[in-house]
Amino acid sequence: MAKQGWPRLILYKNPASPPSCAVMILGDILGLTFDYKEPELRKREHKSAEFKKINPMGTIPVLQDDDFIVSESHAIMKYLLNKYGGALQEKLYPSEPRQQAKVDQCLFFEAGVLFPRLKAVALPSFFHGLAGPTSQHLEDIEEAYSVVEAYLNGDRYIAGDRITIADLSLGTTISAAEAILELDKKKYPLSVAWLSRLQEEDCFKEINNPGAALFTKLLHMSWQKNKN
Ligand SMILES: N[C@@H](CCC(=O)N[C@@H](CS)C(=O)NCC(=O)O)C(=O)O
Repeated sequence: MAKQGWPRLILYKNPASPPSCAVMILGDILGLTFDYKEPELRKREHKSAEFKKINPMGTIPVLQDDDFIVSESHAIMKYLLNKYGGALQEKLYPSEPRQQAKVDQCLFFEAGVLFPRLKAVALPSFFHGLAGPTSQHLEDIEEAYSVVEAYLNGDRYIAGDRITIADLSLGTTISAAEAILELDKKKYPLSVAWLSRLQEEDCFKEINNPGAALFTKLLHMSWQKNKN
């Protein structure tokens, strides 16, 4: 049931998609109810003319709130917090300039660096016959992991001592990236501890962990198929 007086929210998503999971986790934390729509990625439905009217980028997640449509998980999360966050907005996306800049630093890093490095392996594996990551792919992911380790800097969470939307974004993407390169506990002890802390949260257990397991299964199946 949608919260009383609120329009129904529609989320275009896929359970194995890290940015979709980040938005779903936030929805769960805020007590929002989404009507889910799942374009068939294998059939390239997200690249159809019809879907591109909703999101010209042809990607998921996309949120529809009544007559308003927004794509890009970070923009969606900020919108949901602005509109429906109530007291949780300040916790999950603090307004204090330095704290907010730390959260933004992580969000931009995820959007501009970390996620594209995951996608550089995933898309060619699913659609273009790639049978495993190249050494360059692994080097790129390794470099991104070392940035995450440095960002953690001894804090409990990625942008400070409290969970924020930066943890939802990076936590879901690294959970999936581990299908390509596991976090090495010796090199990235802070990251390993942080990720397992997140994965023990109920909302991660319900949404992220099965999503990451599905992503891992699909990716490894593609590699097997592409090797033959
Ligand atoms: N920066 C975007 C990334 C969205 C994205 O690339 N989503 C993937 C699914 S995880 C997708 O739609 N891929 C299909 C494609 O690019 O063809 C976000 O955070 O929403």
